[in-house]
Amino acid sequence: MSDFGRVESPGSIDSMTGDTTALHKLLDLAPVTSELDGEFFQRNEIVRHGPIRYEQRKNADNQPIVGIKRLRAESYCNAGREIRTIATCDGSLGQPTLCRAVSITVVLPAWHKSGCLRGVEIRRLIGNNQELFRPIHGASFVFKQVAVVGATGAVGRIMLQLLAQRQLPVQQYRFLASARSAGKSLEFDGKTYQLEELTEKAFIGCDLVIASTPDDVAQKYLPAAVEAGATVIDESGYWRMKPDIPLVIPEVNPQAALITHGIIASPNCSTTQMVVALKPLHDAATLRRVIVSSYQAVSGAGLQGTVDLLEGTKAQLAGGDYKYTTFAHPIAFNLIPQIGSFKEDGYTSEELKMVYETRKIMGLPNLAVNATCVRVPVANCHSETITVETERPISPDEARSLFSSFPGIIVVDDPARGRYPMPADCTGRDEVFVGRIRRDLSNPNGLSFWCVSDNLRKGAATNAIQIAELLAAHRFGYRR
Ligand code: 2RA
Repeated sequence: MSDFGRVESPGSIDSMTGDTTALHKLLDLAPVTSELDGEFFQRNEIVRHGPIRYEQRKNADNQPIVGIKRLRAESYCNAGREIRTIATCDGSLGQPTLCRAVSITVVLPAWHKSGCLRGVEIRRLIGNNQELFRPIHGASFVFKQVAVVGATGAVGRIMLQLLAQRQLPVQQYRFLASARSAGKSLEFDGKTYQLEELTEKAFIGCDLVIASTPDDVAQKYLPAAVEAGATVIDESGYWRMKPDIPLVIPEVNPQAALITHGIIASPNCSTTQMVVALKPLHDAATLRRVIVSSYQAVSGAGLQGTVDLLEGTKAQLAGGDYKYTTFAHPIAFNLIPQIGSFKEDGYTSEELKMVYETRKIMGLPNLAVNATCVRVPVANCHSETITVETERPISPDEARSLFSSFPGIIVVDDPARGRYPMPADCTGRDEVFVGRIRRDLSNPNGLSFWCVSDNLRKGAATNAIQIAELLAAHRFGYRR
């Protein structure tokens, strides 16, 4: 946790040295290096702490020395779906802090300021020593300096809209771009900024970097951002499948984002919308197999993809020629059953992303996934037909109810009245839309449905901003 967060996050409570007898007593009950976890407080919400990680050693005088490594208390609201971090503590960026008297920073969000939960859990945790807690009321910023890399691309532009709309509490923004664009001006949230050149040194002073760049740029520059002390949210494909890099969809595996201060990858757009839809089905009935076909909009290929569709369509209607720059074949009045390059077994890189990223995010390394990805002449929003097989049958009614109660999913499913999700209706929306929910007639444990989402939003920019909000909530108790 940065000093900035410790001192200035809203409604924070900073506990410093005090009598730690009670804490020692509590820790004495557990093995020497351990994690405690579990529910220990219940009101309208279920609140649990955990993990608290600590090390206990003896000093030369045989006195116990306790180092808190990490403490997090969370409340699980809304049937366990909404996780709010209500208290965090971090000893020197996760290193055990060994000291005679324990120093803990606890951050409580503003909404708990006057609430009866305040301090209660922690008092119980460390044993009724209120002296350990002294409230500090501070400024309302959670991130000191946020750099956005690739702000002028198709995803970057949406990212700027979302950052302005959602007002993540950031003290200062910077916008980094290639040498070619550096110096140009950029409008953001009513102010004019100058694009700065993306270099390895440019990240100095940043605590958060949100990047949407080609893979080679992400590979080259993002390690320097981590080196400079920033947490990085990366939209590129380069880091996603690296074993130590979390691949995160906040509705699905938020906990993965909280274990690093380095790079957090955001998944490929076609994977993200599918996995959001798969998660409630898996939680209810355990997935065995997923078969997906995608109908992917040209905006997924970047700004030039959209130009190609519009100009190619105009040219074809006028009986002329158009030289496509993004697609290997005409996309106007056509479908292209290839997204990315061909890899093993006749699958494309996009199809394999859907397989491997899904397994990684869901923590199901053996999940059977088969994907066919097709580029369609649609401006924006990817659509997918998804058929799942689960351990037990899920009826369409149960699926509707599971989808409806999952955060970020909207069910539009009234075929009799011609109501189902369509790209034209979902563009500009942050949710994943599902409809055409029906039994798989070929398999008693099968279910088929249709899924549409804005690939530039939930498929990219929205997911990245949600990860930033998740970090803000976790580290500083920030809540939108
Ligand atoms: C596409 N999924 O639609 C890709 C973009 N990441 O081309």
